[in-house]
Amino acid sequence: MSRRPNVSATKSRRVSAMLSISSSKPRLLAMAKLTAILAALVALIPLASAQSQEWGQCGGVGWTGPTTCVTGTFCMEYSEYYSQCIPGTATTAPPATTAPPTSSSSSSAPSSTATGGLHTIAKANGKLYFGSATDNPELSDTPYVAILDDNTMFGQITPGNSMKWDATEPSRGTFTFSGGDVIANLAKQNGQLLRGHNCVWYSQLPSWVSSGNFDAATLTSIIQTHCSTLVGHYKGQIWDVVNEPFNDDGTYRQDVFYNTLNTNYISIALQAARAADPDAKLYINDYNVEGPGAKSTALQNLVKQLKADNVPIDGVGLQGHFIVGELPGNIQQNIEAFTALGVEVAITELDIRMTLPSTPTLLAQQQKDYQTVITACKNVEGCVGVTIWDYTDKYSWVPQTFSGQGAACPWDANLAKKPAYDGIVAGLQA
Ligand code: 9MR
Repeated sequence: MSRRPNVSATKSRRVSAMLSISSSKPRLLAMAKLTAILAALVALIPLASAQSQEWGQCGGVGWTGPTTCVTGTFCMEYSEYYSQCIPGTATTAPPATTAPPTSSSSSSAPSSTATGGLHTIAKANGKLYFGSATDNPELSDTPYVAILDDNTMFGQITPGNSMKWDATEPSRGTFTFSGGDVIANLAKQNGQLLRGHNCVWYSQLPSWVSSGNFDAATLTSIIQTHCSTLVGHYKGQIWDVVNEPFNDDGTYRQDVFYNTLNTNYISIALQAARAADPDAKLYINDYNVEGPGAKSTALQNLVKQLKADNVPIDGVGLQGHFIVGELPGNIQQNIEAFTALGVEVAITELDIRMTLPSTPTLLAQQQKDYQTVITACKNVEGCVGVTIWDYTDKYSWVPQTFSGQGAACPWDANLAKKPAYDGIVAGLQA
């Protein structure tokens, strides 16, 4: 974040100097001078009106509007994409939260006046936690870790990669917990909940599993060993035991697990997890199941079947990888459809991406979208918590996966809060 100097004072000094000249000459000359001065003043009007108003944008990639601010405000650079005129001078400390408001014409203070971090606000409003994903390489970034460590902000963390199959059992029977342990220890030190992610997933799966051509009995034993070892190592936690079992049309994903064991692999994994830790919360986690539709219905049918078969299932994770302005409708109704089945729900991987560059309009829509998702969870008692898929654009998975898209997180790449932060607060307090 950086501040740009305010040139508005210099311009107003130039105007008053020209006005004082008009009184020091004979009348005719004075008239002529006055005309010239008026012309000069008229010429200055575009410059004066070319200054951004309080809370207006004053810079950023792709911005072609004014880059200076009206008197009493200065241009604060939030990121390379967005600078804004905020009250004060360049030597004034920025507001407690640096999130800009949604309306550039507003003359009120930034809307992020909430005290306490997101986890504190979530708890005060009936949720168990507000959390973030993180990943091992980011943990050498001291300013990043300082925010992650703040347990008023985040009461839960999820390792983005280091508990996945390729990281934990790279060859059969050889378990490596080093990366996962770093994150588990961080959570422990900070008093944060840990979400294990994940036991069984078609992706980030070592080829010894995916291409091993195992028969059903052998693959069953491989799943049992993997899940019980993992869940037993990280005891007393929440676990995404099965990740992304469905295609978008609600049919089962044709991966090595399904192709060898049909849907039985799901109960095999859940039962192994339960046997390893009776206290762990066991989840199935998927994306594009946040609103009603074929995939959500398929997941509901799976939950019903597991319950009917007495297979342990505690919760359903709705990942929540969204696009700005394209949220599914009826998220709350969809969450209620799951909780009605006797499972808890969590939003597990929330982020809301946009086509870059970000603009005030997109950021305002993103703020609304965050608020909509969080409000839906807030309004349903059985929706226990929300996890964002890393808190900062600096470490978001989005730009590497979707070319030209990004800015999906509530903090920008400079670790400054975006309007989305206010959307989360508003949603938690809905
Ligand atoms: O954030 C993860 C990213 O670093 C990895 O490259 C990617 C590889 O599959 O997985 C990302 O996390 C995914 C999560 O494990 C499951 N849901 C979708 C997430 C985003 O791809």
